[in-house]
Amino acid sequence: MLYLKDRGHVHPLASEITPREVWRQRRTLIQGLAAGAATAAMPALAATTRPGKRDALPGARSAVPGAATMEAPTAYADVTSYNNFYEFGTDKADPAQRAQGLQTRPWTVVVDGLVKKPGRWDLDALLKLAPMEERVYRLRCVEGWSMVIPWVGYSLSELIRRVEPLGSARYVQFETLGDAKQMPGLRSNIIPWPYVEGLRMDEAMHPLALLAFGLYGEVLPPQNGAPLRLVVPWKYGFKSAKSLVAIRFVEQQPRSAWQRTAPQEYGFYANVNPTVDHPRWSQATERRIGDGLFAKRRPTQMFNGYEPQVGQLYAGLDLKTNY
Ligand SMILES: Nc1nc2c(c(=O)[nH]1)N[C@H]1C(S)=C(S)[C@@H](COP(=O)(O)O)O[C@H]1N2
Ligand SMILES: [Mo]
Repeated sequence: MLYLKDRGHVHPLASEITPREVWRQRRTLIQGLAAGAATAAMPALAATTRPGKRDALPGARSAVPGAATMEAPTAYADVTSYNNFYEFGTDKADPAQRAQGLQTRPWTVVVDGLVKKPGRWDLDALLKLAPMEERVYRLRCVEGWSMVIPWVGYSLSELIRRVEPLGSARYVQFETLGDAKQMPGLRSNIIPWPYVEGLRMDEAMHPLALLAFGLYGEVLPPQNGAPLRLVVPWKYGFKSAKSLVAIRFVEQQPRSAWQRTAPQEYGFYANVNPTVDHPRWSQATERRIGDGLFAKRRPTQMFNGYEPQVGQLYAGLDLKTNY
């Protein structure tokens, strides 16, 4: 088999993409190999099929607990064609159709606020900041559908540690690109632009909170939030802000764009919770994209199934009022 060398990782050529059917077998094999001491020096390759549509961005198998569900990933075609990215329109097909021209280089992310080391981070510096890992996460949208997506990135905590937050920093605010020249959706004022989200500091430091640069072993397609986005798997999808341009450390709880739009429907916590209904619909079940329109809906799990990992972050918090 031929390999390309790229930033210290080794990955197969696009022409040698593994058929979907053998994905699980190969994954088992790689896990077996990784367990052997002889291969310990080489990071185990993530075992997801590479679609060969964009530049390769391989990630090693993650050791973070909960980062590798054995559920089969949602088809790449579905992950990249059924999207919420209101900056490009509110129809699920709009982002894939309208975001292809998004300029993702040069790209800088401002990191400031209550930190010892504020600064501007170039995308290339961020790409080199920590080893890339593959994290296969469930993503559950507040609208009642879900996907399983093999992301590539590293824990947000890697960046947070390097900028040394002050003791007064209690929350992290995320701001995303709001460029009317590139984003036709900004003509509508459905939400106040730019798209803003926030996390409590301990949520942001949790190893499952991911700074994602890719999916399916390749750089993020624009419609999925290129060149980098947040992915918080235990919260409704709207927390996972796309195309980040600023990360601010603040004392007060940030007000997210969705809270400003409809506070009674989209709370700050946004934890997936099947026992708390959305004011307009039940959150008890979800439709897994790819299951087919006539398939039975699946029961939604508390914290999207990540309760063993994140449940303790919310001990003692009333999850009905803090939705
Ligand atoms: N900047 C920005 N980020 C965003 C959104 C958006 O409209 N704008 N939509 C959110 C919602 S509601 C969901 S469900 C997820 C969808 O991510 P995906 O299209 O990659 O599956 O992105 C989230 N991040
Ligand atoms: Mo969503």
